[in-house]
Amino acid sequence: MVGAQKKMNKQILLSGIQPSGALHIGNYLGAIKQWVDLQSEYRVFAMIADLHAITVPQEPEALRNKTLEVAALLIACGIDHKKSVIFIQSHVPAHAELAWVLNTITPLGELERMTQFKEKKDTSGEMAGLLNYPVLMAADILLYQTESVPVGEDQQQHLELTRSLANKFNNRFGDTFRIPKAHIQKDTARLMGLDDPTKKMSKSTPSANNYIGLLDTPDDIRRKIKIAITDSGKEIAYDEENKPAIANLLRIFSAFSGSAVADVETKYRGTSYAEFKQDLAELLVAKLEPIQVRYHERAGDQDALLKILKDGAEQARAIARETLYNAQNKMGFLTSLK
Ligand code: ATP
Ligand code: LTN
Repeated sequence: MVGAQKKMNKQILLSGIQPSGALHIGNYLGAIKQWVDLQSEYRVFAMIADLHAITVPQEPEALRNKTLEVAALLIACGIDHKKSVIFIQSHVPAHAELAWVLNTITPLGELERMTQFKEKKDTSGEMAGLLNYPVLMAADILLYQTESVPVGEDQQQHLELTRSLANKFNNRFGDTFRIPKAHIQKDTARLMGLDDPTKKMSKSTPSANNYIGLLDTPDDIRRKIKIAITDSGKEIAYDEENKPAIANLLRIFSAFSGSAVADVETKYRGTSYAEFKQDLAELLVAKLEPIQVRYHERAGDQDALLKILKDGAEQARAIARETLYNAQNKMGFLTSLK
């Protein structure tokens, strides 16, 4: 009872990940690792954002497979389903319902200004769903009275919109939503692509050489690190401006080894790019191996995985419905007749 009580009193942390490609070390260091590390401090809601994934075209079979893959990977990375809630966004109808409500107080101009919309609309088509993506994200967060939202830097703008919509609703209809905070881990908030250090590491790039996937084989990891772009000169030095590729690799090394960037820099000063890259590849192979072992165990037991997702959705639905009804009630909907 004391344990259960403690769990209920914890503040809420919620974040989401789209089942739209191979999860990579950017997703892990920028987001998932924070969810894992904060599980003792917060009640964590780890959401698989399938409604967001369909804002760009998805093959149905691939979406189904990726959704289960992400679920198994989250557990393999250390999300403990006994402490935390792992669920699929589309299993909780309140997300789409609150998004509709929030759409009615969202200025169109703010959505058109979003960087992600501007970047994706040319390749994915200018669909209303892509434009409204940040409103759905605001609904995801506000439904759980979330305190903390650990995300990579690319999501900061969406968090700001979420805060502004919550304030606007609260001011107009009375206190309804907690105002959430973004939790952004400075050094790993934006890992850059291995083949292009001017763009963020991304699972939706045409080349798999852009990222290290959490499920990449040791040989793939070694090959991708070996061919990763480096900068001119030979010095291993942390210099964001003049040596963005090496700076990116140093940040990755630091995050996986637990040593400060400056210490990694000192250790490799005077050695070659090749030697540093070789050690980085072996570090990644060693750190990803236990995740991959746990992933294969999880993925091999589909029944258990489906049960975890079903339980997670039930817990999420109960909380989300309460906030949704409260918001609708304040707006004048006859929620008591539902
Ligand atoms: P991508 O652009 O790689 O296809 P995404 O950013 O569109 O993926 P998600 O997979 O949903 O979408 O991202 C999950 C989490 O990973 C988010 O919090 C996002 O900010 C974070 N993230 C994505 N790419 C990086 C990166 N290169 N560095 C750090 N964090 C990242
Ligand atoms: N848009 C996010 C994924 C996402 C999310 C959320 C993150 C969907 N809903 C709620 C935090 C909170 C992305 O990473 N692309």
